[in-house]
Amino acid sequence: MKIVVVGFGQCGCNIADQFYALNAHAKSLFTRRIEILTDAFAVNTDEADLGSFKHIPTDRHHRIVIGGVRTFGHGVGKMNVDAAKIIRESHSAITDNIIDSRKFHETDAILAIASGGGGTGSGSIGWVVKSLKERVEKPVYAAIVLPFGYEENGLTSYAVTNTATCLKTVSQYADAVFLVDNERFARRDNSFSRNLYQINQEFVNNFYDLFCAGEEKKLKYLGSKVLDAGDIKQTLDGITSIGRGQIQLGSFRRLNKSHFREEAREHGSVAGALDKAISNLSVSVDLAEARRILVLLTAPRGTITLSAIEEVATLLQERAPKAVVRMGDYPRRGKEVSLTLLASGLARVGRVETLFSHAIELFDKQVEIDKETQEQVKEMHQTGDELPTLD
Ligand SMILES: Nc1nc2c(ncn2[C@@H]2O[C@H](COP(=O)(O)OP(=O)(O)OP(=O)(O)O)[C@@H](O)[C@H]2O)c(=O)[nH]1
Ligand SMILES: [Mg+2]
Repeated sequence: MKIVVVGFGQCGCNIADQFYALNAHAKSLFTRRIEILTDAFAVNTDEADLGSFKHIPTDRHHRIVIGGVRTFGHGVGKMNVDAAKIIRESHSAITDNIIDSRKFHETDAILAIASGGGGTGSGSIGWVVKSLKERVEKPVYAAIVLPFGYEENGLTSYAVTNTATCLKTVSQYADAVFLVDNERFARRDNSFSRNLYQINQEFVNNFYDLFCAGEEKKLKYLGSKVLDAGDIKQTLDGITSIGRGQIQLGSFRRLNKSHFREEAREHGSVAGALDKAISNLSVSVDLAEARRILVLLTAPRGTITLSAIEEVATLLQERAPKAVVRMGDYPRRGKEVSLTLLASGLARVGRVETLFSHAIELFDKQVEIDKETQEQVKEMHQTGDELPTLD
């Protein structure tokens, strides 16, 4: 599957940039020689931020500044309502750039990415998804990054209210919305920037086998059940979580294949990879709430036994009885079993419900705070009623 990505705001652009790097890796003569990205765009109100990532081409068609007249290139400072006003005037320039991109005809889908918690990304992504849906026949997916726990504290948390309004808007238009929960992957001992980098990289790496599998041209790497863009499109619907689990295989492999197979079975590597994929899901979900599931097993040819596939299928049927499960294999890795899991069509996601009700509380509280503030300011000025002014 080939996609075009477009990142909004700092977080969205960083992740889009990682996709660009992943494609360069996939395309390399030393790896798979497979193209999974047709183009990548970065959109921000903050001109300086558009210079802060590495891979997306630096020309103005790929790194797009919006709202320059209103913000003078300095961003919207967390006000997603302002970003929404800006994008209302400029979304067609962005969609034009995407549609006119050189290999757009080869693209299977569009992925728009932003954080929920910031201003620019969360305010602008919905409008562009809407406008793309109106103009393009291809599926349009979104990825929204949920905030760290500490950002949600306090009586006024833009992280919460922005994320909730962004998610509500984007869900109305996108064919599917991937959620990535920063809090779930927070590593408290690591620096902040390291945390962000690792979360982005882990999220993007989830798509490596998934997108390569259907683009594979070499016969020896074709699976017995190839999962292609059609299977992915059939699976993606509504709120979606993605995860990958990897189990390293022993080093005996090259010497004796049957020995290696034994070892793989001994270690329950496929079931182990499924366990890891579930615990690595980009947002925590109850699989029983999924209506569509896709599993891709990537491992050296001959490693995956029928009984291992049956085990995964049985486990998933038990945990997600209401889901249509699609499974495929891709005999392409060197020394590991990697299992990619897509849980989509989620009927309920606790994290989203909590965010929505928290946002409603905060909006109500804000009305109270504004009213109280107005009264206090009035009282303060009244204490100086008898003073003369200098007009
Ligand atoms: N995973 C991840 N989260 C990020 C990254 N950068 C920022 N965030 C999170 O995104 C939110 C802030 O959003 P940004 O993307 O910085 O904001 P923006 O869209 O540029 O909007 P403004 O700067 O407010 O105009 C917070 O919840 C951060 O924790 C990133 O590279 N990766
Ligand atoms: Mg910003």
